[in-house]
Amino acid sequence: MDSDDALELPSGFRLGVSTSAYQTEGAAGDRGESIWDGFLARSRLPVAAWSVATDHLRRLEEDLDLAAGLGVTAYRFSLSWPRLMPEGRGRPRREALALYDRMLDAVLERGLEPWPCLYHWDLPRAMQERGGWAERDTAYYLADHAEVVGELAAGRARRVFVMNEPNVHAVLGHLAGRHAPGLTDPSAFLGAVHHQNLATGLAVARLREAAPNVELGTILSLQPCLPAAEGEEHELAAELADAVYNRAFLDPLFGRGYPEPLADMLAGHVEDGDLDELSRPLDVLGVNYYTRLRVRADAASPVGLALADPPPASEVTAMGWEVYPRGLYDVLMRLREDYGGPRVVVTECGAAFPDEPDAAGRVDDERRARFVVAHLRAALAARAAGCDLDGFLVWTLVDNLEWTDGFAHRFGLVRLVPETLERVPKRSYAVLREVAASGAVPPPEAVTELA
Ligand code: IFM
Repeated sequence: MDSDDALELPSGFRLGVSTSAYQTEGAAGDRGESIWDGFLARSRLPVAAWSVATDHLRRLEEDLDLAAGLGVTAYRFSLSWPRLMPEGRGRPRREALALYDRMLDAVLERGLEPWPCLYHWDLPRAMQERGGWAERDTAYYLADHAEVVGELAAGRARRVFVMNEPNVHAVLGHLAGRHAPGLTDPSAFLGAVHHQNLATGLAVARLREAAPNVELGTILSLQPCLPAAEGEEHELAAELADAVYNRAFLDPLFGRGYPEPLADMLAGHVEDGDLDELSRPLDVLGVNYYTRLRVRADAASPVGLALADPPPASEVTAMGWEVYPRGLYDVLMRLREDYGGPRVVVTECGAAFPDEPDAAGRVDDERRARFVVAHLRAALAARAAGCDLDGFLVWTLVDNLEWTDGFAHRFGLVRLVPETLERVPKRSYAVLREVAASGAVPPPEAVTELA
């Protein structure tokens, strides 16, 4: 995988950036409540963080100019379900349709491909009150939302994605209580696993009808799960983490049903025909990659395992995540070797670092630039080894609301000035622009010579 040469971007390979509705729009403008509004209101975050987020709704054109200024191909964003349907069902709001209609056009006008995503964790509160993802009905309501988005996207979007990281939403939101809706309920977790998978299949069927010429995909966060120590108990713990985090979503999507021990645990949720419904063929799988998980057995934990710290001396991001580009290569090769080699695109990859502006307000974020280049090279190495990979999107364009961390952890290629919400491109922005313009991806050590 390692080489000192610049790697060439293959022809037709798409570079781009990814964003999401709640993290940029926040609760601004007219819309129904999202599960995140109440959850963050109960946190220590200042209201301004999540009520305005990056003020994207008022600065849409400016943000899209920044995306286009990178010279990349694709722009991924999500549509807020509670903005379109305040109760999560019924007729969509005219103003919200007009907003996303404009967003699609504004992306196209700049020569970018719009890649909308239906669901980036932004569930209408009214849906949560009906049981949220613990309830089967939510999957059918999501399919109605899919039809609305499909009608908007038809003829304009190149690709539409259904879910963003249902695995993270299930684990952090329904089992660990660290994300909205803030549950620590194993039964709600199991429901969230199966009903989000089911929703994917139902939404794909509706989107195929509403937007026949659009490529359809869904997005998983995939992380290699490796034992953090020698010994059978640690290997078993890593296998369990892999089953819960990766395979509970990958296996059914690719027609293999649920892995053990989830298959038994989910038996009460899975109805006849569900496994066919949720394995409808997709055109592309979106992979979000940030780090690997090091897992150890832990008898004191209710799930029998715990995550170990990154190895000593490894580079870590502000999130405490180990910088491990090799894991992206491994994840992509696993899809080729174990899941029949689907068409894949990296839909998120990026890093939070404690960016400090200089006296002129500029951020020389060389570490982020090296991170992006190193991971892009790992992805290209997997492509060269046979993975059917056609693009790589960086998370994210402008520093945005990192959920419960607010703006403490910033992933942007563009700095959001806290006091003024002004946008200032960082050095990593210039590096990505240079990569897109030259078609050459230098080794990470060489980014100093770029931009
Ligand atoms: O900010 C999130 C995004 O919403 C989903 N993927 C991971 C990112 C970084 O934590």
